[in-house]
Amino acid sequence: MTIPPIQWFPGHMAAAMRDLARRLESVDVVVEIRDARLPLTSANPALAQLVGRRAHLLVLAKEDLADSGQTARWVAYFERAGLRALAVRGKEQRSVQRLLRLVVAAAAGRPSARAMVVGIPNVGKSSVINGLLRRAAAKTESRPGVTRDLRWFRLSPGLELMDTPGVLLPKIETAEAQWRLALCGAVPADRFDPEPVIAAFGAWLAGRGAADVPADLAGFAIARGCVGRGGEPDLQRAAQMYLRDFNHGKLGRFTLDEAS
Ligand SMILES: Nc1nc2c(ncn2[C@@H]2O[C@H](COP(=O)(O)OP(=O)(O)OP(=O)(O)O)[C@@H](O)[C@H]2O)c(=O)[nH]1
Ligand SMILES: [Mg+2]
Repeated sequence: MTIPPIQWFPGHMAAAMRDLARRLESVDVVVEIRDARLPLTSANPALAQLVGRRAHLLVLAKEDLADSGQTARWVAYFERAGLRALAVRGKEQRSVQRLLRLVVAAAAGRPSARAMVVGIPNVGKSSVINGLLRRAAAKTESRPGVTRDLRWFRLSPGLELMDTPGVLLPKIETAEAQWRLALCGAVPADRFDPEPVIAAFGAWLAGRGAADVPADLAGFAIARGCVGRGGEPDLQRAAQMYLRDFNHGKLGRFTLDEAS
């Protein structure tokens, strides 16, 4: 099945990119958040470019939704490439405290350090900041495009963190990147047709012989009671339910970009 092109680059993202570049002067550390399910596809080269000569930390967030063996391989891969990388779960104190130690170490020597948290939409930037602050200071929601402004949060007298809006590239190049980003929640539900996206995931699963994961949407609809008056499967409603289940880890843990 061919997937109709999926793109999302509203005006607020272009504005955010300009704001980010403008605010860089006062930043010591760039914390780049990616989705542990998409360690390559969830990178935004335009954001990585902001790093320049600053300290750079690469965080694979939502690690509870990714395959843990794959996550370990990816962290090792990035470390070999010379990056400081770690996997976190935004709501788990142990993992965000590890991140905090790395941010402090990256800012070593500076009496007051400022770290900017960047990444694609819905990847868990604000959740990581809340985890570090131990309170719900930054607004989080299960849809992309929640954070709209750049905002500083004071973690301690010597450390401030900036939450930033999620930013995608103006053009998501390949169909593969498009369905993967849509499936993992980086694109709003009303910006794509979920059925071909789920079909593409089904084909990916089939290629791995993952027979225990529901991939046929009609079967999933019937199993979940998503049927019309005549008993026919309601595919549109089932597709939204499928995406929700996928992003809550109810279908299993998947790393779509695979480390060799
Ligand atoms: N399972 C899981 N869900 C997470 C994790 N971190 C964040 N989430 C969920 O992902 C959704 C998005 O989280 P946010 O922190 O708002 O993401 P964001 O990157 O700030 O999003 P934007 O501001 O829209 O760019 C929310 O529903 C969070 O509860 C995580 O580590 N694991
Ligand atoms: Mg946010």
